[in-house]
Amino acid sequence: MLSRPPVPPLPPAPPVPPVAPEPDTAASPDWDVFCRIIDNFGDIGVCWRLARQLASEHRLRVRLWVDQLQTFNVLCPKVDPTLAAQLVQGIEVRRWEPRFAAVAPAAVVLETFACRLPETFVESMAQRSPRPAWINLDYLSAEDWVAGCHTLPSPHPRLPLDKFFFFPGFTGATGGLLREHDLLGRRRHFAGDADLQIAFWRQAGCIPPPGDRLLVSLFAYETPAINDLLAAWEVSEIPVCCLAPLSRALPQIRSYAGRSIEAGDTFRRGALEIRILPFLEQDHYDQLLWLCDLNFVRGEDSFVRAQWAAKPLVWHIYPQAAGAHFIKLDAFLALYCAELPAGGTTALREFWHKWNAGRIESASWRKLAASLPTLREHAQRWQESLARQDDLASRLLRFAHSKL
Ligand code: TRH
Repeated sequence: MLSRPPVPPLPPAPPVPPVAPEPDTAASPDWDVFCRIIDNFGDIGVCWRLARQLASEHRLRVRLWVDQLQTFNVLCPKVDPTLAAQLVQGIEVRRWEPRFAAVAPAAVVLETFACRLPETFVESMAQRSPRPAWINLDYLSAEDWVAGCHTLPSPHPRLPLDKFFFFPGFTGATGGLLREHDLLGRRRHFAGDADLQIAFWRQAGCIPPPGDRLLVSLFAYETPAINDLLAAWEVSEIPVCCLAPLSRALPQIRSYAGRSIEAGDTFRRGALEIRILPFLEQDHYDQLLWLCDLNFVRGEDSFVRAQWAAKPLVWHIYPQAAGAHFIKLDAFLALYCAELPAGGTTALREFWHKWNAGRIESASWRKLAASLPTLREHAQRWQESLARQDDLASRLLRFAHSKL
């Protein structure tokens, strides 16, 4: 069955927080952040979040260089892909052109995910006095080696410059995780405010789901396991409402449905209702994670945000050659499950492994569903323990200052 649910009227708008004055783009930036979009949304997702936090919480002038503004525009519609330079939410956004025009580097230069800075820019860094702090923000991993490599320098082969590796992570010996200072407060506020929730559903283009459904968000890479999962939900004891923002999972959802479905459509079969949502703005995606009982996430940034949502999660890790990603998956599971009761650990491990291997049986889903109360409590405790640590932006700032 295919239908478009009616959209309820918008509730009164919540009070607008005071807007910080926008920085003067003519003034030289404090930080240069470079982002090359390799694929998907993780690279720009991380850079955009960090840039916004540096500007709004730490009052820094950030110049963000991005090579594909079109992809950035999907995540943040305020970005105009036709402009070479623009100010968005207080950040100076610059198109990273293949022929890089000469500019004076900022005091801190952040390369992200080893995106390789333009040679001419690196030359300018070497000539700057004092030389900038040059940091590469690396990928997130729970593996043991991360703590040993975090903050190690790599000398430039020719120029008098050191690049430092900064690794995000889950312990005090790493670079930590992105977390805005008000994130957990905003989540709590949202959970207690029915008007904000109605506004979310309105934004997402649908009515609030009935209260007796298990709400599950689905963001994944393409995998045959999606078909298995939807089939398991179709006969699930507890009815499931699956909220799927547009992603590479859509072709598999369509193939399960046996028809074309688009953003805004709802499809029902047995105990399952699927709603296809548009690709949400980053802050709205956070709200989706806060609302759901279980979140399927992927890559890096949505994976971290699901942990801050303090809800059970299933991680579709970014697949690597020769199954190298399973080592990373197990490293995180070891950490995450260390304090989780045995039943929950078995159900979670089995499900995450099968999901990442591309095969889910109904029995695995039933086990996971039965463990949800335990997993819910655990997700809350895990989030609380992570929140006792410093966030990534604060650690990055401290480190950058130590190198200036
Ligand atoms: O998109 P991802 O798979 O990103 C990546 C890339 O594959 C990248 O190359 C790899 O290096 C990295 O993962 C580890 O998944 P991720 O990291 O979760 O990024 C998705 C971003 O999109 C995240 O910032 C959340 C955001 N998002 C929205 O803003 N709205 C949405 O509706 C959805 C579904 C996601």
